[in-house]
Amino acid sequence: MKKFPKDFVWGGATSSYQIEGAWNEDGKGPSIWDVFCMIPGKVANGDTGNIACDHYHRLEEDVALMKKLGLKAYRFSISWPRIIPAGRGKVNDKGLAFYSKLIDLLLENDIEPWVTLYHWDLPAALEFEMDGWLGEEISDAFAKYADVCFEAFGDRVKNWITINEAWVVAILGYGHGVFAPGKKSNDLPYLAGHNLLKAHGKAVDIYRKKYQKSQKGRIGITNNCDWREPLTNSQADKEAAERALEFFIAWFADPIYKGDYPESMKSRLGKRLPSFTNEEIALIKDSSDFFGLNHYTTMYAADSTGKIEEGSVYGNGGLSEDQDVNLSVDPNWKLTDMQWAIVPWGCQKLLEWLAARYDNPEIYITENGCAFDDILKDGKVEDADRIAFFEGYLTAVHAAIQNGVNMGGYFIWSLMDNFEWASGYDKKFGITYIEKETLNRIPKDSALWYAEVIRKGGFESKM
Ligand code: PNW
Repeated sequence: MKKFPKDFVWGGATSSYQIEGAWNEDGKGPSIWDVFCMIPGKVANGDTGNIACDHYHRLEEDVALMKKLGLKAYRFSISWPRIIPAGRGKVNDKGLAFYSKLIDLLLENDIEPWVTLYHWDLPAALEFEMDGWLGEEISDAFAKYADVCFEAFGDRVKNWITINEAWVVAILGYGHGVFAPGKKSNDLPYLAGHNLLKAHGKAVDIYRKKYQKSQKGRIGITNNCDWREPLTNSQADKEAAERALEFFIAWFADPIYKGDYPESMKSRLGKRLPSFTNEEIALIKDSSDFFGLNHYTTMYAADSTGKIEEGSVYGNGGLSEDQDVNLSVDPNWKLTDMQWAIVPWGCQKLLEWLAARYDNPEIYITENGCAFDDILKDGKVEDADRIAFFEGYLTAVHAAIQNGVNMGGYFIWSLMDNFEWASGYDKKFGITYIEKETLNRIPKDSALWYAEVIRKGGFESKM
């Protein structure tokens, strides 16, 4: 039996734009994802989040589903343009009322709310008026929005996450241009990333000064990282793998835990990487009460100095020319529907690398999961491949705990199939199947399996 600590937080996660729908109801303003979805060719099949899972109208049903699974915690995000439709200024009471009701329902059912303030649905007004995350004023706008949320919900919400995956916002939104706002550049990601860190720091400062003492909650940030394994034993490949991890997660975690960007980034990027003022770093350093981590996959890393191989880097490599790293996968690794390799040992290695680099912070895996081409048959979805995925990754988490990593909890991505960004509804990450025509919720076999894991606080492992 793989037993987990008694107070281990077992959760499920979603985000506002991916599940809510009701994109223009009750006073909500448009977000950059509402707009991005309207541009032909940006999202598979022309899908949009206009209706999504219709969660906005199915709160009771969805909380009942979580209760049935026995979730101890539910991680969701607040849509900024639902709360402040133009990004700045007037607050929308109906938006506040929606999340207030969700929070109350969760607490009535003994489910702990974990609230992300920014999961990518930036108010479109701020994209037009201040160039989104490139703008000098954006971090103050975010801090004001965060303040509104702390004040409205902080009496009941004790776990706050400022920003989800700054790396994805910066690289996919401003580098590769495959996510909103769709900008392609080699320089803009570093400016966007800088402003995301400033926004995080300012929001945390407000929480700590105005609310934390009385509300007694905690606040942090969630960053994503895949594992990078050296392709060979050569010193050059070992350094390449280390560099790839630094350009991935240390980009955002080093300023928070060490007070500056990693040396490898500073020396390679020069002036392209903005620098922090002393005031800024005072806000950012030590600004996370826990380490939020989203983890999905692993790749091999090889040094490519002077020999970048065309097409060798795909998907989640970042701006590879800045790193001189070639990424690859072992052809024997099984892939998910996203073409992401299933490599549980990479998860264990990453957790141990983070524990060593950041002095053993309390780590929460705030997302881990997989897409598969699930089929509904006779009212059931037999997703044995997803159960195997979770068994593998939870076994890795368990092993990391045995080795002294300070793990606080684990959230599966996702509670339900939903709008998978540029992939639309084609890619299904849920443990709950959503029937296309009716939007009926049908727990997959993996949901029943996860419910048992939560009930027992662990699982029998064949590994
Ligand atoms: C995360 N990559 O996105 C997000 O937090 C979720 O909203 C999303 O549904 C989930 O993972 C699955 O994709 C990522 O290219 C998107 O490395 C892309 C990458 C990583 C995470």
